[in-house]
Amino acid sequence: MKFSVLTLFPEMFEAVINTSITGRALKKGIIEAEYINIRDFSEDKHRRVDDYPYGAGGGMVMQPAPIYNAYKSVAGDTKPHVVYLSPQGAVFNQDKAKELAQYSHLVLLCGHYEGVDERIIEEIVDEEISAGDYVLTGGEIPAMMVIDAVSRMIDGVLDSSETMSTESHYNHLLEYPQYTRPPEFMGRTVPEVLLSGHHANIEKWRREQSLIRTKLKRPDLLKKADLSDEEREMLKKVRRKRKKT
Ligand code: 4FM
Repeated sequence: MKFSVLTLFPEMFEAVINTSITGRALKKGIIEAEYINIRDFSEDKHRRVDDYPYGAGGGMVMQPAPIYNAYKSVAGDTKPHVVYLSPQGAVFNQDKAKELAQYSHLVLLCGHYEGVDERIIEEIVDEEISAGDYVLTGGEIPAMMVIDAVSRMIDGVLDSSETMSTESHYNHLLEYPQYTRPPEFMGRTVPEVLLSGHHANIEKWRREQSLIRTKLKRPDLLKKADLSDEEREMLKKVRRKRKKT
């Protein structure tokens, strides 16, 4: 997978993407990334890439030509999949990360100011994606989120110990609680079942914890989750316990 980012702030990316699992995937050559400065494609002697909106109203709009020329510099005569990061997109999620991982070349366009000229969306953008329902100063952080989430869905990026939580069995559910040593911390003990070595019971407990947590913290996710009738029945009884005073 190759990621080509079109941005006004290419220097923001390297420290993040060269780190941890994406950094390792880059080194291994499983993913590639390039950060293209849209300003390098300005047609103006002052390197400007924005202008006033037609029809007035505040703010500035990113002009179409520098973005188009930056896009052409990475696409050539190919047709990569182009994603525009903006608050107007569909909110990013794990299903979308898996879907995007199927492309061989993703172009991520980072918007700024009041947005980009509408004609660039019509001409080159395949889909608009939002990191969430809030307004940022730019699409750079969302682009990093997409690179991170998509990369870990690509074969070979995660090793066998890391790939566990992406198993289909646990899809659309929150993770179960995790514990490591010591067995007691601040008077709080690790659940007995995890120390029992009884793997079937451990799996049963974890599944139940995943279901209960999802019901309490993110009930919206349960619509997509694959649950047995028995599990759905069990969740009907789950209510938040009152905190001890
Ligand atoms: C803000 C881009 C306004 C365009 C931005 C306009 C964002 C988000 C975001 C900055 N990107 N998810 N939320 N970008 O706020 O992806 Cl018009």
